[in-house]
Amino acid sequence: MTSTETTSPDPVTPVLTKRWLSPNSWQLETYERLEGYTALRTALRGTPEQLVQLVKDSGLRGRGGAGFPAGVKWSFMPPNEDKPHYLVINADEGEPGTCKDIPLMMADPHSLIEGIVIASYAMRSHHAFIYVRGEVPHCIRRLNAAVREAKAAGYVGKDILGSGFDLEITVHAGAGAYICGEETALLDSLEGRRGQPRLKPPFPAAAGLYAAPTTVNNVETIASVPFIVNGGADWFRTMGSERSPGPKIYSISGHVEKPGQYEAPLGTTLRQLLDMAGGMKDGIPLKFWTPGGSSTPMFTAEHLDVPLDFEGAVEAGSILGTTAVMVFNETVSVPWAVMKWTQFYEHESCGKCTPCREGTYWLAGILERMVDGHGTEADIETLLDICDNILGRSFCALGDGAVSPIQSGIKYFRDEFLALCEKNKTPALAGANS
Ligand code: L3W
Ligand code: SF4
Repeated sequence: MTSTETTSPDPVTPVLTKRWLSPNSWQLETYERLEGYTALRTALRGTPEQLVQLVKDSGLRGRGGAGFPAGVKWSFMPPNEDKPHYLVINADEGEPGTCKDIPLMMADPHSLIEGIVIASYAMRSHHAFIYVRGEVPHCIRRLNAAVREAKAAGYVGKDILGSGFDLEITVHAGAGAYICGEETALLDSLEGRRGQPRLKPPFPAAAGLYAAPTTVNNVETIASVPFIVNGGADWFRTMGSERSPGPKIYSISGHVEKPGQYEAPLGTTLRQLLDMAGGMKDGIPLKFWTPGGSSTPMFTAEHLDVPLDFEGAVEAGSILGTTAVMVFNETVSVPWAVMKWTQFYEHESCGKCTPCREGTYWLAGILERMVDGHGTEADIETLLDICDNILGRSFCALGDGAVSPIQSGIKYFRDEFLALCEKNKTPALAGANS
């Protein structure tokens, strides 16, 4: 097994998290003292087109999982205002292991609000929505309080800072469905309907909320914008790599000494992240990990030096996803972990399309049988066959995500699945030593 002990991380200059440890970091007074809303003043002096170009030049890519270039997405919004334009912030954060957006909104809600006002100005939107998962009422209260503060100070509302630009911000609570993190299901939910993905195209920029031009961006994406306005595109590109520039919040959970959020340039490796997080818990060796949530194919100890940016993760056989790094040590049974994730996807499948609705049901059932000690070798091939029939044949990314843990788990740990069937035994309970 590759050693995880000799590491030396790159120096990290906090950007997105730089205010998080300041006393009362969430209050407007603190935010203003620490350069808050200076970017908005700068932005309002320029034109919307200049802002879109700046974000394009910075190379900022979406932080919600797909990594789509943010400035390019903004440029899809029509130049005219025949219909209202909307900006919708995806703060649903439901991907297992992902816990970066809620800490960001709790610690520094004004960075999101300032980013929203700048992005709305750039896209000629006069109403922005923050769609937050309903399970975090404390976060919803904090956001509402911050919006009220920003409005009272003239950063939100009518004639913002005397610019003539108007913007309302509505904080909307979701109802706890993972699928509502998919942008079009989120829009359905925001319109008051059951959240289910819509056919794309049309993309939201053409027909989104209330069939009007809409941009959906992740919290971390928009919170990066004030820093880009203040620092410039070239400064942003000093961090990360050519095609994946900028800083990123990596959420590290599981068997590490100090789980939490760690900001580092895109392209940081797990070896470096482990060093920041105090190493493996109790020194028990690493067995497997996810680079960006359970929907991203798992990695093993052989992948400690994979650069965790959008290209590096793909070249090594996974995707970056939400940089939700879940770390598992040698005490954890892979089939057990895979079963738990599959049960999640089965539960969260919205039911709209057959491959995912029926497939996740069968996958979970087979895995439960195997983990119960009643599996056969043929079950492994059946699992892979069902995965093949879901992958690329489902209506949205949830189906593809559901097969990731199974395909990658069998790819790297087939022996563990086999042993379970051959010996007809149950695996050691996961997390026994956690
Ligand atoms: C206009 C085009 N717009 C693409 C836009 C599109 C969207 C963005 C990315 O899934 C991934 C997924 C999860 N004209 C366009 C266009 N767009 N082509 O660009 O689109 P897409 O389809 O590449 O991805 P997506 O549907 O947004 C996101 C993965 O992230 N993921 C994350 C899950 C969980 C969270 C969370 O908890 N925060 O995000 C983890 O792996 O599986 O692959 O805006 O409209 N021609
Ligand atoms: Fe719904 Fe799953 Fe189909 Fe997505 S892939 S539309 S979640 S059933």
